[in-house]
Amino acid sequence: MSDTVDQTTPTATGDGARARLPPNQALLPERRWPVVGESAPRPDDAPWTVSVAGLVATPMTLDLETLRGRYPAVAPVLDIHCVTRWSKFDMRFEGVRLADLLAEAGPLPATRFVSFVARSARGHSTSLPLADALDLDAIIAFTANGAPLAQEHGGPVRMVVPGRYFYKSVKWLERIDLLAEDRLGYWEGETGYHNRADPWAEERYIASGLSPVKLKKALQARDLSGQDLLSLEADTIDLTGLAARGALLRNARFRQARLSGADFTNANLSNAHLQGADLSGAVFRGADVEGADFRGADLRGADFTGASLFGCTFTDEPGAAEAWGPAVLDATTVVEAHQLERLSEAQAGFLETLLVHTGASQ
Ligand SMILES: Nc1nc2c(c(=O)[nH]1)N[C@H]1C(S)=C(S)[C@@H](COP(=O)(O)O)O[C@H]1N2
Ligand SMILES: [Mo]
Repeated sequence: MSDTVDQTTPTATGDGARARLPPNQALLPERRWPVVGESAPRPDDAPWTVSVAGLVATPMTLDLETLRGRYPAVAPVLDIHCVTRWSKFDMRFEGVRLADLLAEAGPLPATRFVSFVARSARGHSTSLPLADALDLDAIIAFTANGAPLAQEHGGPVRMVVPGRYFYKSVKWLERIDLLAEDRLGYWEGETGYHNRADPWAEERYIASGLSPVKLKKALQARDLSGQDLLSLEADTIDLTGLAARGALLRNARFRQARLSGADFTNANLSNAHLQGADLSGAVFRGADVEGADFRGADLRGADFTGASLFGCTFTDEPGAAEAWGPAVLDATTVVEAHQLERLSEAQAGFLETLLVHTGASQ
């Protein structure tokens, strides 16, 4: 089936896990499966159908029972990798192959892309080159690990595209459009997620749009307020007192940067690399720091009030590609107790110990 199944047969915790884990991903315990993005389909009384439309010889609309019974059942065991840095091994998805459905619908020769559209309030979609969708052996899935898909995980029917970040796997599949030109999906078009999304190449985000000259000026002035600077490279730079309110700094690199007193209020620092940075007294109020890496950073006096900490890393976990050691936190670090719920067990445990001892929890 998918080559991800056959590559290796590692255990989830042994050395093999490292070879099997794409760069900068962390393995979740078996029972944890976060809900990412939308958590429910569009409210709609119409019976659920899946359509194949666009450049096909035979447009089709099938109810779910028909779709499921019409093609051979497959149940590949796959690894899934979310762009917010968690992975899960050995997920067993049962369903039918996209290839089998498309073989019947008959894509016209002009077809180059396939767009998967969700039955969702925002018309959520994602797209792939048709050749990739077939090569990767995308699955139209009805169950996960032996149970019907829970609604928040895309039930009753979702796509599962092996070998791509999980945002290429649409929940609540409603329509499959075959296209001559690509149509960017929700995350790719609205938030700058990489359109290829290969986790092994770490294709998380598209590059920054700002010219190098303007960027240099902004950094010299230590003012990035309101800027959109996807994948900014600012390792080791002295940015003491940086003004970055509302800045879009997804995937930014600030490793060992000097950011003491920086103001990241309401900024988006998701997946930012802040290892070893001096963030003493930095303000992250209302910021989105999901998936950000704070290992080895100085966070004394840092204020995370109202920040979204989902998937953040503060201390090394087994299997981490690079060791940075624990972040430095103390009673002056402001983290609210409820924010710990959004962290992995290991990370929450690390912070909890510190917060209990320092009484910083509030
Ligand atoms: N309809 C829909 N599908 C979606 C999303 C979404 O917001 N809406 N989010 C994507 C992202 S970013 C991920 S990581 C996975 C999450 O699936 P899960 O919630 O079952 O873990 O669904 C993908 N499919
Ligand atoms: Mo994701």
